[in-house]
Amino acid sequence: MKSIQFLIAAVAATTVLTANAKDLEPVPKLSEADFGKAKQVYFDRCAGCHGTLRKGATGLPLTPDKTRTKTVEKLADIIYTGTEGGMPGWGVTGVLSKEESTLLAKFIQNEPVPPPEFNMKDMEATWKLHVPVEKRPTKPEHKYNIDNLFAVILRDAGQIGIIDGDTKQVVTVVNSGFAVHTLRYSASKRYLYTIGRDAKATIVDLYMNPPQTVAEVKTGFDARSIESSKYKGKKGDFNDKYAVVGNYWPPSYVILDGFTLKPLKVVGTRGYTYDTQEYHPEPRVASIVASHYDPEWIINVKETGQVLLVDYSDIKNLKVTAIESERFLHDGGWDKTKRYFLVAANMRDKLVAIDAKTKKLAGIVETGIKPHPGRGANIMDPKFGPVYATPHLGEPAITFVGTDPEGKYKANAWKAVRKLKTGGEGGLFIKTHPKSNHIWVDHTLAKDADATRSVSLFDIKNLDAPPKVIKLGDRGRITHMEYNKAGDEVWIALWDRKGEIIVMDDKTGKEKTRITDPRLVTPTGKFNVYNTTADIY
Ligand code: DHE
Repeated sequence: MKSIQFLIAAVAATTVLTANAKDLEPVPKLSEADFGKAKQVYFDRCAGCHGTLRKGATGLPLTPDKTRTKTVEKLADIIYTGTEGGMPGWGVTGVLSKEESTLLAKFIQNEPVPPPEFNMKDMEATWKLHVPVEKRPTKPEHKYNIDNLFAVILRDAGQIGIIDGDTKQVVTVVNSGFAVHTLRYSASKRYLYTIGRDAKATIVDLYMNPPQTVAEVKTGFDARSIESSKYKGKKGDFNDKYAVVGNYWPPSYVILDGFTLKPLKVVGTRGYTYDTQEYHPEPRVASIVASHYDPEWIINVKETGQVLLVDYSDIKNLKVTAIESERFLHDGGWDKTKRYFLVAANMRDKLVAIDAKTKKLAGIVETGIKPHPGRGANIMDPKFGPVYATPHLGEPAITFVGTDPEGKYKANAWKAVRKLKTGGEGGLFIKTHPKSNHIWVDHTLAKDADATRSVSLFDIKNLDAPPKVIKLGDRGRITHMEYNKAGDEVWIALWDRKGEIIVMDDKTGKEKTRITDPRLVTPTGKFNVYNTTADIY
């Protein structure tokens, strides 16, 4: 029934457009079944970059005034083969058939149909408390070294693997949301929080033997970020007290009880772009981090370019500092001192630096084509001092940005001081560790298959030398690096149905071992408990 209403709305809207826009291609008619199928494919494959309402973000706008300037054949060809700008070829990578690409092309020439809203009542109906707090153990029930556990996203399985970093054994696998996207730990390191693309959040108790999901809730239809409260100081003890989810749809953030995930407060992010001050109906929440200075989260709103510092010390009287920055905010991480948060405005080729202490914009710097830092990497550049590094989706390069505005290297602050060539474009993640002399960079989304299966390894003591490009396999893609607690091993995912975790010796750059297990389906991000909680990267 709902989809019929969508169809009627779509047809009505497009009739008006056609009457006023003679030069545009006609609106293709789709049966209800085809419309529904295309809507699902669009949501699964395209909405992340182009937006549910197709207003554009990491990808171009796909509203009918744009898409109907091209023929169905041309659009289907772009969808099938990809673009120079970095859009994957969904056909050539084997995800979509020619027919599905054509169906999608027709779909995007129709008016977008907004998905339904999702209110507190809807969230409460999905909330499940599997193990109440009083029934949970008071101390670890096992002998694993919690600091060196790794939680690994098993994307297509909708699961999380918990792996013991000391023995490399898979301790357990727990269910999570659909295509789970990212993970964080509570300040106490006891709880693991997960968020699926379907906006299902779960909390796993690492004290239990084996670790077990103790609560879950759905905060919307589409989400990418989750974080906990990590402040203990003069303003109170908020360790573990709250969690927060950043939704893509409905555009909002949702504050949850940190122990039970009971939804407490939902705050919409619809509003005006920071620069042109135009209303945007879908400003999605991208990355979120917990401040170390105050009981605050740094919440990055993609489409409006506003960075929100949300004070969670009194959620009934929420104080929000909205900092104007740059548009299409995406992912980011702390500088070495954890005072400055650097976040990519990837469609503007920039990194934005936010000062968590003064609660102001510290700087904006152009780094290259579509920076994508993940959480980035902090090193001491022998020439330029403390720098934060990011890879790029659109070019084979990492760029270092000076992060020392009050010290010896202040002249370099918020400037791109060094750019190094990597083994491929399509870089998603970069990693280092305070005890390491290396920087590891992936090229997961490169066009060249060999590049997607390799990592670039830089020697921090000899940055003038090209990186070692290390090929790690002949199938799948290589993505996302994480160090063990000691900082002498790097774990890398072979992202494939038959996935593996490749453990590299950081000192020698040689492979140490591979963790293989039939349960390791499509591993992507992996998060060491100690390093993630302490923001070490
Ligand atoms: Fe991600 C982080 C959004 C595609 C794997 N991804 C993030 C964050 C955001 C985001 C906002 C930051 C979360 C935070 O720190 O709070 N990602 C998006 C998208 O919108 C996009 C472009 C398209 C989509 O529809 O999802 C997208 N991401 C991908 C992938 O294709 C990856 C490789 C596999 C997947 O899950 O689909 C992927 N993203 C990741 C990972 C992180 C991440 C592993 C966490 C990295 C970290 O070290 O913190």
